[in-house]
Amino acid sequence: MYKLPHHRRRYAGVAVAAVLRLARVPLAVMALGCFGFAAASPPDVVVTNAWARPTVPGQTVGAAYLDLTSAHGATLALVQSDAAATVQVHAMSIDGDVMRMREVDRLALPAGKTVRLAPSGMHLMLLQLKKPLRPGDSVALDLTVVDEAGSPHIVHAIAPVRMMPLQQGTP
Ligand SMILES: [Cu+2]
Repeated sequence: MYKLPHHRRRYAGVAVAAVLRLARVPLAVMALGCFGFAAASPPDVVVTNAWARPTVPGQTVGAAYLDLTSAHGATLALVQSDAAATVQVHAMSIDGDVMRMREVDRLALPAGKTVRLAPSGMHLMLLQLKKPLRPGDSVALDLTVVDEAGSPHIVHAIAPVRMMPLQQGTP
């Protein structure tokens, strides 16, 4: 009788399949780390006032804005979106009479302070837009926030595409 080895093989097959599945979706595992295990204290980042400017056909660069409030000290390390090939955090500065933008590699989120990305200040630059942003559309943003222990957390935000709000500051 050789039934036992057959059963063993089946169990081994299940285990290997599970490992392969884990290896193939590291981002999903990272996301699970945020909500499932709570090994490091999550940064508790709240996103408010998110919106994106409409673009005209042919325009490949867009801008999105939002306010970020982190309960604990954290750093915004990366922003990604399905709507654009690259998303950069930009800061504005005045160089003589010229307004310039520069990329901010890592944006500090001090504990309990609201960091505002708003017109004529910091913003998210959406580079190589995949299609025009029309009013009524929305842009999904995945923010990678690194906590003080160095653990990354993904914070999801939705930025509705609309004209500049008349009033900023009220959620
Ligand atoms: Cu910019």
